[in-house]
Amino acid sequence: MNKEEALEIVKPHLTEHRYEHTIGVMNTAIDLAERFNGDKDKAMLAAVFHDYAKFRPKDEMESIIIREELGKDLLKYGKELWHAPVGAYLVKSEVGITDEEILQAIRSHTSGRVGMSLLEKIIFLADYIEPSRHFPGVDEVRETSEQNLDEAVRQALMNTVIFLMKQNQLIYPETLYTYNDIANEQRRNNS
Ligand code: DGI
Ligand code: FE
Ligand code: FE
Repeated sequence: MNKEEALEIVKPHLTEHRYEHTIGVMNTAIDLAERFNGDKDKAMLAAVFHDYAKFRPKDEMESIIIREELGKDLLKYGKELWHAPVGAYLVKSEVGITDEEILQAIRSHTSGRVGMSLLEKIIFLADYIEPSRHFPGVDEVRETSEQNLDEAVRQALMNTVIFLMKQNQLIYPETLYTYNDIANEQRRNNS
């Protein structure tokens, strides 16, 4: 499936704003794959479909999480987390993408995951830094992403956790575990 075909499939599932965001994630993910020797085709497909389930009704997402056993803990935390694992499920069952690396990158794009692959890091980061994002601190993460993928992912996770805490929202444990995992990996690599 090429870029144009993939975008045509995802478009009806997104708002105009979310479609523009998706194109930003796609271009950023391809750039990151080039910079850090990732698979550009897989980066393109994972990026195009990463928010596929963003606008599904919450009760539909809840039923899918229960029926497909996507993780009962998810239901105790923010509903914003649901579209990532539900998206991976629907991209497989509705779009027919079966590549497990691509599905995993979609599944972990919001929370991160302990032991993230290169492709997962690329999609997680591209979602955070694509040009239409304007979070506080995003410019620093963009700059870091020019040189150091792990450090950029660590900064994005840190900013997200701080943001959620300031909003008095719950932190999904996997997000914290992912932060520790990346910080640990950096320590191992530097010692
Ligand atoms: O879908 P996008 O808006 O492009 O971005 P995303 O998939 O990263 O989702 C961002 C939302 O997810 C934002 O509202 C914050 C929320 N989120 C991210 N990590 C966590 C989280 N919410 C909770 N409760 N816990 C988390 O660890
Ligand atoms: Fe998302
Ligand atoms: Fe997104």
